[in-house]
Amino acid sequence: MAILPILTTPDPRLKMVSEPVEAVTDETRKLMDDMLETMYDAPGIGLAAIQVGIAKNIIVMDISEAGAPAAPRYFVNPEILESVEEKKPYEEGCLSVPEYFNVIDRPEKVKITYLDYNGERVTEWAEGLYAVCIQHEMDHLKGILFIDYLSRMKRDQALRKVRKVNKMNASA
Ligand code: GNR
Ligand code: NI
Repeated sequence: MAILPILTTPDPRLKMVSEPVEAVTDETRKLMDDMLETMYDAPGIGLAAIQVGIAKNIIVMDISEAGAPAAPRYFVNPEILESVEEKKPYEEGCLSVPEYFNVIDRPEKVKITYLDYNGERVTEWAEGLYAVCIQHEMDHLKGILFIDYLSRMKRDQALRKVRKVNKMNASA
C-alpha cells in the first residue's frame, strides 16, 4: 500500500473528465487500496481517483463514525439513476480545496449503480451523508469541485485560502 500525493486546486488535472474502467482487475484493486490509505491518512471521508492524478471513474469512501470499525466502500464506474427533487444543505469540504468549507445544496437522495471491489454490480439508494459524499465524489469524475457551485466571490475567497495554505505548507 502507498500514500499518494493529493492534488489541490488550481491544478488543471482536477478539471479533467475521468474515463470508465473496462474491468475491475487486481490493478484496479491495488489503486483502490492505495486511494483508501491516502484517504485515511489525509484524513478524509471520500476520495476520487483524479485527486491523485488518475483520470478513471473510481471512488473510495468511509463515512463510518469516529471510533466505529472501518467501513470502506469502493465504487467503480458509478452512475446516478435517479435523484429526488428535495435538496438538502450540508457543509462540505474537499481535500483538493484544503481548509475551506461552505454549504452546498444537493438532492437529499440519489439512486446509484456501480461496481464494487469485486466487480459486482450494486444498485441502491444513498441518503444522508452517503448521498452528499457520493455526489461530491462523482462531481470530481466530471471535473467539478464543490466551490464551482459558489458565487465568484466565494470561489475566489476559497482559492486565496488554498494558495495561502499551500504556501504555509511549502515553507513548513
Ligand atoms: O473528507 C471530505 N469531507 C467531506 C465533507 C463534506 C462533504 C464532502 C466531503 S468529501 C471530503 C474528501 C474529498 O475531498 N473527497 O473528494
Ligand atoms: Ni473532494
